[in-house]
Amino acid sequence: MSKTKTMPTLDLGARPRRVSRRALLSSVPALGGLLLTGCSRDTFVPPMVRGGLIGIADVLTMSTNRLLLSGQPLAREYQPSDIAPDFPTWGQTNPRDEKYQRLLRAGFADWRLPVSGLVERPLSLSLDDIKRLPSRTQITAHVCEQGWSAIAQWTGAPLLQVLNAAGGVTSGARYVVLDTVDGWYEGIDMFEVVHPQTILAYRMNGDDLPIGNGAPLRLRLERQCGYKNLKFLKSIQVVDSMADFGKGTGGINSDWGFHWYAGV
Ligand SMILES: Nc1nc2c(c(=O)[nH]1)N[C@H]1C(S)=C(S)[C@@H](COP(=O)(O)O)O[C@H]1N2
Ligand SMILES: [Mo]
Repeated sequence: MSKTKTMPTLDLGARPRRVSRRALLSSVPALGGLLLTGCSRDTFVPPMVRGGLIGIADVLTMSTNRLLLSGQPLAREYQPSDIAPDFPTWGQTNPRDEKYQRLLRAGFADWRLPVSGLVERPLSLSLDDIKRLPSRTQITAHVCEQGWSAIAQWTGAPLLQVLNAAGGVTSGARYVVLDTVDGWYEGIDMFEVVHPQTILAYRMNGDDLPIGNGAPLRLRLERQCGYKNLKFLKSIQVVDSMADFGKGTGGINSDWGFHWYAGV
């Protein structure tokens, strides 16, 4: 890796900063590879060193993953003929939340996604607003930590486009926190936020996103395990710290002891 290589910079509003990849990886000793995880439960590290995004295990797995991915930054994309005929619905498949049920009955016409926090212009987007943003379609493998995977085609607005619609992020922005109707939340860092395959998907295999798969809008975070791919999105906010969310580990799954950085 050349010394002068830097992470790509993308205009996120206020003050784009170059982060040297070397700086990002400087904390990775050779043993990082030992802790490289897939989604399998077997590879989860013992609770002692579990600590959400501040834990050493996450620093190692994330840095190692990113080192390995540096020459192939996109998750693999497949052909239409690879699409699974029966993609599962898993976990929450129809939130009982009363407001959600009302929005669902009305075809999500009144559904809104508030975008708040460290953005230039906080706003609330309708589904149509989101569909009018530039979109991306990708055929990818979903890998659930509970032992299954399946390929589907997803269409949605890159998260970066959603933030751009809010005028970009302001200085100090470090994480985007996504909340869901069923009370899940996850924080993802800017590296994942600006990744071209990080999309808020409203279509699956060419149809509106089915209820069971997270209608009307779900996160696709293609380089991470199933549990980071939040369904039933309710709001997004940009923050400088995850300390005040849940147990402060960066997301509900790491609050429960799973890795915060759940690289596939
Ligand atoms: N809001 C919410 N998002 C969620 C879940 C959930 O229960 N609630 N389950 C997660 C898990 S563990 C997986 S594997 C995928 C399942 O997505 P699918 O139902 O489209 O198969 O959603 C993830 N996102
Ligand atoms: Mo999962």
